[in-house]
Amino acid sequence: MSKMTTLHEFIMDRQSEFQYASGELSRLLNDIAVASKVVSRDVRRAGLTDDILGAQGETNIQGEEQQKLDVVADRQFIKMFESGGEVCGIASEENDDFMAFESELSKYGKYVVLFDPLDGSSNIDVNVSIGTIFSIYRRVSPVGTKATLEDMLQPGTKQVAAGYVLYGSSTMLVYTTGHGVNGFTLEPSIGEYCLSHPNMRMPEKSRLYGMNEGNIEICHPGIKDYAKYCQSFENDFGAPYSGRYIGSLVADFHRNLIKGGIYIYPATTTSPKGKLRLLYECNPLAMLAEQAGGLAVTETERVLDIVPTALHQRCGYITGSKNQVEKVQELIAAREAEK
Ligand code: P6P
Repeated sequence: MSKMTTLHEFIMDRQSEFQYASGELSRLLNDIAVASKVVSRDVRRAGLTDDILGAQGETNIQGEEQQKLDVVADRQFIKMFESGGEVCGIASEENDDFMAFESELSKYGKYVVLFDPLDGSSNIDVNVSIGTIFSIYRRVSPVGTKATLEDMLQPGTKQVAAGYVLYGSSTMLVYTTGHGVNGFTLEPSIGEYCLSHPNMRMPEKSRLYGMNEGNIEICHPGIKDYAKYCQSFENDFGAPYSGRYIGSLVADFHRNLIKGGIYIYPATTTSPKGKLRLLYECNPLAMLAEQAGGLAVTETERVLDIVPTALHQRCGYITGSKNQVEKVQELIAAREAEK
């Protein structure tokens, strides 16, 4: 049996790859892992303790009903970031504004973290996989001062690390620091994340596609054309694809990372800027997709190139296997050329 590599060992072994290799990012990644183990424990108990199941009775800035587990997870990560000393501030889906930590220790933190503490939380009550998504940047404001909005509004190309935790049939942490993508599975009996998916590569093509087809008549016609292409016998496989849409972004993304596929959440006439949030959903997964050989675009541009103007801004999102994303782009361009 080959030696088991824990996440901590892996991070330390790879620390030298990181241009700022002074240990701070390593400690931050380990902090995220620890916080996620606590969230994983709570997710696994969600059906058993009514203090964390169901709606919080409040709504977040997205106008979405907050689930109690959302709030529990949000607080858990914030507590970890605020006490760890590596992070000077955060932005989270569950908080209207960004948070600049007040302590002197935190003001000397070199990083900011933008995260969705529990994406897909509407699935909690029906026991469908959910996930945490995180994006890490170096601050642009002076070390020793409070974090600023400018620290949060950086393009995705400036991310120094990104990843997700999937609370599924097992709990997995998948991340990149710009040197490939690696996946770790939580071994509950020892409480350690162990390397289970080294050097993850997204297959260039597949026979899987996923979108909420309830949007098919209100999105870009090129995307409707793509859905019809997938459902036809005139596609690259000569037979209809299979539709795979869980309704939980992290779970859909993870399947596509392993099996290949495409996830499409387009801008629509009812949500002209799209549904998914650029900073803490689209950008981190876009970094992972590109690091694994896939792509992540909107209807018009590469996601990582977008210069953010607002914390909770949204964008259309098309991500997955390179050949499939390029086919969508081809069909969108064909429709645009007809105008
Ligand atoms: P719809 C969950 O709220 C989420 O942000 C993603 O996790 C998921 O892929 C999407 O929304 C589902 O949205 O409109 O298909 O229910």
